[in-house]
Amino acid sequence: MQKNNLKKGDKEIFGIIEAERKRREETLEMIPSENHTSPAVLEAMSSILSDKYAEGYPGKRYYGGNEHIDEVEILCQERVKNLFNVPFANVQPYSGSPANMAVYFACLKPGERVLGMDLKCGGHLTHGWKVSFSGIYYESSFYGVNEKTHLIDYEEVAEIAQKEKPKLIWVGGSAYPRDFDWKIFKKIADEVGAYLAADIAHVAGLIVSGVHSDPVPYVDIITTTTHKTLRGPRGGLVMVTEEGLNKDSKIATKIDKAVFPGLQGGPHEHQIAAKAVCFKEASEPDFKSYGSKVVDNCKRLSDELTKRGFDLITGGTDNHLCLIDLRNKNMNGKRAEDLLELSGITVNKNAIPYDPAPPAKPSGIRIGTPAVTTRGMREEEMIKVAEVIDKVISFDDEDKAKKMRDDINHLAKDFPIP
Ligand code: DSN
Repeated sequence: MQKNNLKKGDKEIFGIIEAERKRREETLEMIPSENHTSPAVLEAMSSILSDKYAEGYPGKRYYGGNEHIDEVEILCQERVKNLFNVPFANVQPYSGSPANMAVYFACLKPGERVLGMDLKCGGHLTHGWKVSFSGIYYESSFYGVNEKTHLIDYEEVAEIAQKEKPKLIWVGGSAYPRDFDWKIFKKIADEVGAYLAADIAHVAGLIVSGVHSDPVPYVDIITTTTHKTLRGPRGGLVMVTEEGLNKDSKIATKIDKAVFPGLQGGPHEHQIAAKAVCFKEASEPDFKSYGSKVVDNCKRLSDELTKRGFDLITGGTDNHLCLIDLRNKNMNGKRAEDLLELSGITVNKNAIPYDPAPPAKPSGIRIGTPAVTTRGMREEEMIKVAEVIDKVISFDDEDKAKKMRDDINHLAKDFPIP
């Protein structure tokens, strides 16, 4: 048995991890779905709990020796219930897509109808897109955003729901810079007798901080990842609300059965322990102020970019991300992503609503502030970031982009990753 630690036992993997650490320390992570987790979360994630099999649920396992594993999972469930104010949580989903898949398994039979936000307008693959299980095994239809304002057109959503009569409606997305009107969605879902599910993967941390509207009073089911604005380990989660239990008293049991044995085997208990640590951190007062700084930073960044002639989808942001249409800068999103990476700012290319360009070279980029805010950056730093972004895009030149890297390295070093 290898008894050495990683540094001695596997120099190659150790070296790659160290190189990635250096890259992160010297650059700015501005992909909206990424963040820097705390040492406590990482410690739980790399703990001995990884070794244990625990198929089943607390008190009903298919393996022995799960006394402490049960404690971890129950504590994790309780922390979710307190943090989000929900009566039920399944903390086993490995990530966001399995969490969403569990909702399909629990609510629909194959071939039944689902309505989600169009991926091209900021939605998610698992909300019915044709190449995902959700569009392959279920009959999907989509609502988009208004072609001019790029905001959700709730009247159109209601019309599509009336026409399609879905059994499940998803709200949530990966590239929508605005808040959602949960109340209107509830009315739409109630009128057609659909389950209403909120996928809050992007904004969960903002919701618990009180800076994004809360779906809990309105929706039946909530899914989220735990590694975005929530700043936990990579993982997923399904919650059921009082509304959901009133609509279907068996929905919580259906979710449990869908996760195990429906689609997963042994839960990753080291990950569940790390999620529990994240929920504890997210319930502390500091986290509330973190969420509000994420949004303040993003608003400031979006204002500064707008001042410099950037065209922001919806004209700005309510949350942690902004989506930029680069066509007036004569650049596609792929080129911008590559140049910004040379300068030390990591963003991702992204389609804009009704994008005429192909997905590999879309017209936009998506930028977010969760990770830089974790490093302690504030609005003053967002001005500097906007200046660099502006220069890199205006120069449109690799060498000039590389020269900007010194400025970003200095900025990054002033704000070490906690
Ligand atoms: N892949 C995630 C994102 O980057 O938004 C969504 O699941």
